[in-house]
Amino acid sequence: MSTDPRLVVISNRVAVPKARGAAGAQGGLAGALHAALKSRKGLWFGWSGQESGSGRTGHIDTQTSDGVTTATIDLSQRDIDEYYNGYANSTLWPLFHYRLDLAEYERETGKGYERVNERFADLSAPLIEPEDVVWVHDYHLIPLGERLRSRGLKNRIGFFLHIPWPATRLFVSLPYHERLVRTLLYYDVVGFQTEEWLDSFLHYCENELGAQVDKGSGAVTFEGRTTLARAYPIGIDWDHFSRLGETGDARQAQQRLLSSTRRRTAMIGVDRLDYSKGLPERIDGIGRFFERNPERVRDLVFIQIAPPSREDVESYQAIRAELEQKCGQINGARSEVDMVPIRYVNRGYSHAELFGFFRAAKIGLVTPLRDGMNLVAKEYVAAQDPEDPGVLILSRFAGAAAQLPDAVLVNPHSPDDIDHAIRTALDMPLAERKSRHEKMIATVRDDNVQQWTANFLRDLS
Ligand code: ADQ
Repeated sequence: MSTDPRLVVISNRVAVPKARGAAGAQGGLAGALHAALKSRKGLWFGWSGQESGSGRTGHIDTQTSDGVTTATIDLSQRDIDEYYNGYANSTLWPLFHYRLDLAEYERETGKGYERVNERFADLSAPLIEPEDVVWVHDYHLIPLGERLRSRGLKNRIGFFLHIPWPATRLFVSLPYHERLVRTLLYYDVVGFQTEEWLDSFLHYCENELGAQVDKGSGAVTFEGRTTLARAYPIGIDWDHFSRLGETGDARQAQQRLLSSTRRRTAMIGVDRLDYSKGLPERIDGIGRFFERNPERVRDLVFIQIAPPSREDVESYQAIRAELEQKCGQINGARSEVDMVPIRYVNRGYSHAELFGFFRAAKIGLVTPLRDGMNLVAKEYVAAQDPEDPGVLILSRFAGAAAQLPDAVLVNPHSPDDIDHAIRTALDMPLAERKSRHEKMIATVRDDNVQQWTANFLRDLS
């Protein structure tokens, strides 16, 4: 039995992995947080994902199983529109992913964001005991630590940002940017995925806010308080994911893909349908490859799995339409009666099935325009046969690129670069594939999600 203080996790959504490995964007993270919570008899607080009927906004639904208590609240349609679809996903998400052109600045959604953070604080504060360690997650809840402090909480409170932190020159285009950063400095520890995002944050603190920054230790001192800002690169749940490879579901999925592609080489992409993932740019790169190497069209098949996400946000409807059009255009021009070059699938699969697909695909294409980390890149590496591994083509703008320099790194904005990377991957000799994979697998195995949780909580405690 652990003697550590109880852990309280607060995130936008609460994911209780009832069936571990089930499809869904939380994947290994939910499992890892659940394990940390389980060993400390913890509490996980957040939004249920449901819309509240009128009059239920103060209700907390509490359930305990396996030693972990989940406490969820519903949000009103207005809250969902302003806080979630609005400020979080139409202002912060695009801005933090360097998409100033898509970022909307609306006073009302900003107010909704603050109102919901206030509500999170109101409803979670009474559940937090004086000795608890509190860990807040992601861009939806940046002001929450400060809101909890204003209610007298003296606990250790940490925050982890799963997405990039933008360069100062971009970040200052956010109205009230200073107010947002000031609230971050009420946390004891603020974690980022990479040194690059951390550096951008420290740069802002020093140059815009006038805080005292010690780059060596990551200590940021401002108005008498000190916050520790550090990089904690997230990983996958290695043990769990690699065991999935031995399941019938994974083997069947691998067989299914192999038998349907026969002698053709399969390339795969797996992403939430999000403009940050560089999907239209990826299709353009593949189009360029087909243009330049028409004799190889018959030898290749590209499979893109992309379940829609955030469908209430307009920019997500637009990216979906754009992608359909681009895939349709290439398939229209290059298909034969017995052959389609791009298979575009709008649904999610379980992690076991993804394991099988990854293993069957000789090339993994992970080309986000900007990504906090990107766990798909790590899952693709983990799923390869070490004796005959596939090649990972990875965007240099994914956080994961800093940890996986042995991938074939590309500029995802350049179709020529993607074309060139595909040719490099197709022609790469076995010995080189093995030596690159060996180095990548060591990183993916050792810097796993359990390590990430332990590192963050060690600094926080
Ligand atoms: P996401 O933007 O969702 O996460 P990513 O890390 O690539 O991005 O994926 C998370 C998980 O979703 C992976 O486990 C993946 O297998 C799963 N997934 C993706 N597409 C799927 C599909 N079609 N079917 C089933 N499962 C699918 C955010 C940040 C990332 C950061 C993570 C974790 O944007 O940069 O790596 O949080 O911190």
